[in-house]
Amino acid sequence: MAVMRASVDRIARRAAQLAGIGGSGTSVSRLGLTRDERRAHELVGSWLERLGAAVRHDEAGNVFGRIGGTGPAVLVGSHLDSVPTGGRYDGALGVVVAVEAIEALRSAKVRLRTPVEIVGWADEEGVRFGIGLYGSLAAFGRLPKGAAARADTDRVTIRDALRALGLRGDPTKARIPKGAVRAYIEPHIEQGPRLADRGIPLAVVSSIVGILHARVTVRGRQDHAGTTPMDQRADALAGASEMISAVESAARKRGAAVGTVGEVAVRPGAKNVIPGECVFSLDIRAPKDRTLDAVARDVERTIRAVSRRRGLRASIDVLNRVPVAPMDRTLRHALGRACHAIGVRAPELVSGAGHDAENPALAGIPTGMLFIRSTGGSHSQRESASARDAALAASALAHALTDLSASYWDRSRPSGPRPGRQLT
Ligand code: HGY
Ligand code: MN
Ligand code: MN
Repeated sequence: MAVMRASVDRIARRAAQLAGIGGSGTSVSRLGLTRDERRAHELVGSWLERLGAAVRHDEAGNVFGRIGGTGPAVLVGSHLDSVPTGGRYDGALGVVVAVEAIEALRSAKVRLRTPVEIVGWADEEGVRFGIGLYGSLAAFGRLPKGAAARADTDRVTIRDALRALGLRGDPTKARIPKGAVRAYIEPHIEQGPRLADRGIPLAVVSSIVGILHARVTVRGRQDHAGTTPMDQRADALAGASEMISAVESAARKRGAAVGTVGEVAVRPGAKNVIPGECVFSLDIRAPKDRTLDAVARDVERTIRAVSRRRGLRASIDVLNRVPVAPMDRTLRHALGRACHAIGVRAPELVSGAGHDAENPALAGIPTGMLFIRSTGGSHSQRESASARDAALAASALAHALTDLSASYWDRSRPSGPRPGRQLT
């Protein structure tokens, strides 16, 4: 198979160009369905046009660039939005790597027998409207009912935001016809320490954790901070704080689970008023669905017990519950072989982060992910990754696309060396 080289310089340049959109210093704030996100989509569209791709922006705000004619395609890409003051590489580097794989195929004059479509997803982080993986949910027909009416804190709905971008305002129109996608591959930074700790540049993802997102509302009795005796209070925040520490202890109890409360709102929010209401978010994740359920049950039990003891009322609204998403064996083998072909013994990792890849996988489309080593954590300005590792990922991806395009797509015949060893 031809050696397909990616360009480290071009990757570094393009990653910097994207980081400049909504960026300041080493952080990026490029929220979903904003003008900045759209500018990032238009920039990626211009790279794809220069590669001769047929570029389109769908009704959900995603951007696609198709290469190699009509018919079922292999979809490759990631998201272009970020969390507020997030990192420069979460999502964006995956899109740069996907485009660079096409550049590498082009310079090696490799013509694939299967069309490839590069995608830049909209609003994967779900920061404004609370719907994570929004763009790929729309594409694979999995949006929650009434999504277009969901509003952000400025009461701007998804419909308004899409119309402000020149779209019609109905993201359900973005649904990709059944059978149009043969497979989906997402390159993405690892966002955790495992590859960096082992000095390995790439990994193949075996599965993506199950994720539960919920909102807990705790209602007590607003009262005077000075005249209300301690034994006559129904303090919503004091109760919520017991519940919040239970999220941590419930997750710690079950090894591979994680539990986070990232948002807390206190009302009325004055120092001399006993809080009458406290609303907090729940983000619980685990590599096995039964572990996720066990942690959720523990948290709910504590919320009920604390409410009874303190005379509070608590409600739990589940926003989204995504099951564990296993990656496709054929793709895991192909990605493992491709890493091997470029001299990288890529281990297999479970992804602790959620990704757009969950949606094609849960829609029954063969799905794979390739991790790129990153350092400095993620969802923060400390996030870092190297153009050299990204170039290795682009070369491996180009090899995998060639391998998959050459062999008839037979899901029952994974060939070649078994995937690399599983790292915890
Ligand atoms: O939350 C996540 O895991 C992803 O970054 N949206
Ligand atoms: Mn993210
Ligand atoms: Mn991401």
